[in-house]
Amino acid sequence: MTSPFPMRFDIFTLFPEVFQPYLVVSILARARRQGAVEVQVHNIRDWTTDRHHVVDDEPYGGGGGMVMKPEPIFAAVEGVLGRPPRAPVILLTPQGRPFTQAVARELARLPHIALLCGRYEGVDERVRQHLVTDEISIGDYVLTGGELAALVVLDAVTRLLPGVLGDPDAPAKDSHAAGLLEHPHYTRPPVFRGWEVPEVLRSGDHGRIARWRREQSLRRTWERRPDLLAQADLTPEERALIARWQTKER
Ligand code: 9D3
Repeated sequence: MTSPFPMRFDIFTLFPEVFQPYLVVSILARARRQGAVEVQVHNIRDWTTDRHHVVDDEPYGGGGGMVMKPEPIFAAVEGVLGRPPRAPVILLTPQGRPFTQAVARELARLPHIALLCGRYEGVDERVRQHLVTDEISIGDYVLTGGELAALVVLDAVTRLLPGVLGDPDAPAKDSHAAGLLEHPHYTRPPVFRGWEVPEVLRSGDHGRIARWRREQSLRRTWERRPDLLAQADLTPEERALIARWQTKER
């Protein structure tokens, strides 16, 4: 079911043009047409009041780089969302809490959020202290600004909204929701360059197929992401199987 009200995202950025290409394709475009999500992108520079539309300045105390000035950010966010803002204001920053599927699910329950994209060395600390209500990082690598991170959050949250994916159970089947990596996928042709699709998948025996997929999932997770196994929902038999792999490999 689709909710009668779209989840609303207000995105505040110095580079509004980077959002448009992604908003008009993919699941996001469909979600917007369906009325599941509404996205408005705001250029922080539009809220400057000086002749040269300055949005950054040198850091107090010296050192390199530039810092985003507080006035245009407060004016933009409060101009759109009121004072105080009537939605959570999430700053995308390398210092934020790590973004995970659990955080995406948490945000998907909210009716309205604002995403604030930093640039340069970051935003004036008073923005963080008196305007921002949450801070998110998408991982331990260096980006040029918060825009790509905002798109990641927007995409991950939107696909969780009711009615956005065809199958309402589909998000629950996602590997990160189940806590395991996915099994291998195959499609036609049955033989490509001599490489065959595993016989079990063509057997039509749905019980056997389900067991094979589950074991492949476990095996892949054990090989590539053993850190996920601690949290995963496994039967005692599955734990025992992994324990056998563990002893054989040594
Ligand atoms: C070169 C400047 N860095 C000193 C080590 C600090 C820094 C400031 C600003 C590094 C990156 C950025 C811009 N990044 C983001 O705004 C950002 C980000 C990221 O870089 N990685 C992961 N998640 C995010 S969310 C926002």
